[in-house]
Amino acid sequence: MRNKGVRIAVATVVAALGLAACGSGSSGSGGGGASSAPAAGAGSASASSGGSAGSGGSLKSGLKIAVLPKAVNIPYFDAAYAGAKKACAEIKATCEQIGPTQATGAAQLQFINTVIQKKYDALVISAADADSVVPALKKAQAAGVTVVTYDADVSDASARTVMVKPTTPDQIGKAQVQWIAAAIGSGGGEVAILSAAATAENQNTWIGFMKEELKSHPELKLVDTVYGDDDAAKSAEKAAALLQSHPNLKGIISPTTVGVAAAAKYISGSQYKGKVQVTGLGLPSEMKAYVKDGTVKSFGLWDPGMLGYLGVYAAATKASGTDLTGGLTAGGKTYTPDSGGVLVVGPPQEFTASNVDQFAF
Ligand code: RAM
Repeated sequence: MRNKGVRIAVATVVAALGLAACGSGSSGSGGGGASSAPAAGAGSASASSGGSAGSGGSLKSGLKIAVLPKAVNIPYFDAAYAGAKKACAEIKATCEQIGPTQATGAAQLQFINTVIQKKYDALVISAADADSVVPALKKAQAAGVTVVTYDADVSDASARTVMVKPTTPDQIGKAQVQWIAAAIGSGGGEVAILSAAATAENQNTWIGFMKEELKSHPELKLVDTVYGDDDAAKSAEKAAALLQSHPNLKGIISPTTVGVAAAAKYISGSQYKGKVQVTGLGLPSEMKAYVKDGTVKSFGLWDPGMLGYLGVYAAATKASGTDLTGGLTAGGKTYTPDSGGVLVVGPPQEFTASNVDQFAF
């Protein structure tokens, strides 16, 4: 069974907005999906167009904003940063992406300290570890740095002003189970999850919702959850180990762009191709080869550029002295965080062989 809600949401985004669709006539220069950022955001359930901007006053120009992904050299975060740069150009801020090559909280700490030392006005961070970066973020806030989380949150909401979440976690968690169920077929069988870091808020939240959804799929049995730490080589090793230790495995769900590409690449070149299904959250640019060669029937994501774009606007709005509880304005739209300070960008997108070529990220 496919998720009707997700399919409807996909249709809405694609039809109404042309989410980064190459052939949609959406303007911009491509490159990481940044050009589609405002358009994609317009589809958000939490966005409203026109009217008086929730953020009210104007943004300061010349703000110095650091963008700190879980790790650098991950195309997903480069796409998010392209959106951040677009926002920074619009508001005349200076943007810089800094970060470690390993996606761990410990590795992020030194970069948070750099932000404090170099007196950045704002930090937009995807937390590799929901807990361990909290004290450093609080130190940054005490030093006058506006902190916004994007992509992956921290466990203590007081350590950031708002969180820019890509999509509703229940929807994307459940959708991944539905995608693997459809790929495997009614016979079902054993499935495993290949995640990013065990400390990541976003993956852990989605996995929680996957487990909920699995209750509605008695034909599927979750036999293992392993962690590739958003490292391609480690993720491929973990995929190979799953196949070894579970000879009856029928599917792998990988809710990380690094993990799903690594698993698909490994399976595509192995005896398991066509026998073990793969789905998860991936970039169309990294996954299209595996969709076309039949390794992957469908997978999903959102426009990563929107995360960076809204992260910068949220940070700049707060750093300009405007409280965000009334919402913030970006790309001509107003986005209103919920009572927990979470701002959801919009619905997820499902990719299949029929649309995977249409996306620029
Ligand atoms: C990886 C990262 C990121 C996540 C995506 C789906 O790039 O783990 O945090 O949101 O996958």
